[in-house]
Amino acid sequence: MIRHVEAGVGWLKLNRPKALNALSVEMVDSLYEILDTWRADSNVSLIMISGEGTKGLCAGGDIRFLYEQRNNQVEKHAEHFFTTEYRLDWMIHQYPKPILVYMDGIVMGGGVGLSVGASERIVTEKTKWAMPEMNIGFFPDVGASYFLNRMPGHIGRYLALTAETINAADALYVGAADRYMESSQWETFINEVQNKNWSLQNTKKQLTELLDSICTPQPLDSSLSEWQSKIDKHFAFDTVEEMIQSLGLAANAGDEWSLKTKKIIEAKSPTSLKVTLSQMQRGESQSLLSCFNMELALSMNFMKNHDFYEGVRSVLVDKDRNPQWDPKTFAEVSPEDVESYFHHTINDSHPIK
Ligand code: QUE
Repeated sequence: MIRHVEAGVGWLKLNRPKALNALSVEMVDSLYEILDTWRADSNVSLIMISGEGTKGLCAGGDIRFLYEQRNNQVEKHAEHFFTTEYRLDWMIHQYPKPILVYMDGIVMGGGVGLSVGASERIVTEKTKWAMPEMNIGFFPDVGASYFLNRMPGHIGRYLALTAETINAADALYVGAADRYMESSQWETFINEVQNKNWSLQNTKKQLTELLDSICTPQPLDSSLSEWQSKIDKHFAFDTVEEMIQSLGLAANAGDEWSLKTKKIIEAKSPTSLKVTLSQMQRGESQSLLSCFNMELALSMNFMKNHDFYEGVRSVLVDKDRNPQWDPKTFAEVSPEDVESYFHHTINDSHPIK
């Protein structure tokens, strides 16, 4: 982590650009410690988070590391990593000072977790936002059971089950971002932030004025908003099988979008799809804090699942994008199998608090 405090601003930069700033254990540990310290530090009025390099803010968690520990006490490493990551995300949601996150380029998985609870979420013409976990036989975590469920209609289910990438206009539409800025304005904006003397009293007002002077209306159309009625129709069902059947009927009647969406979902792990739909259903009626605790149980159980290692292998290790899921069919994933993912006992029964 690159960090410094100057003129009332705490600057944080994720610094593993070669790994698209994927969050390592060390990064989540130090982000948690730094933000916890700055909370009560009167020299810090405003926090600015961005990513090193040109590719983006953050591609996710360092799941490659967990993959490599698969025969070396992976559960111990996973418990430390996910507990700290979700505590960090939870702290950002409740943070008493403004946190601005610059969501330029890739903002996926763990990067969404860092940004979604921040108070000033800035997207650009280069933003690529996704919850991509369905590609690696995992599930959308970092609070997704909560924030995906609060998006318009069934868009959260659509984003969870397809792992599709969206742009700035879509991120604003679904409430995952607050403002649009041309990336060419970022340096100017940073200079302005450095030249002001930030005080604890009116940070919010000063920041709003500055952002108003630099941010522009986003120029793109949201594709998601155009697909809203189709998404609400096909993703309303209580089972993945019925969703696919519904998309199939529309595809047979000539709807290209339905055919494409059906093919995308059919390429995912049946276990991940079924567990994730259940996660979304359970998350509808839970607080953010209970969602984080539910997700901790899920992540620990996914560490015991073949499909997680197979998914990481196919996307990040061998990069053949040809995962062999096991089981391969929905029929082989029973309701009892799905239920078992939500049960996990660790020393502390409510570790995120
Ligand atoms: C799904 C994911 C991740 C992913 C790809 C997916 C993820 C993640 C990375 C990633 C990408 C580049 C790197 C790296 C990790 O990719 O969480 O170390 O260099 O971190 O389809 O969840």
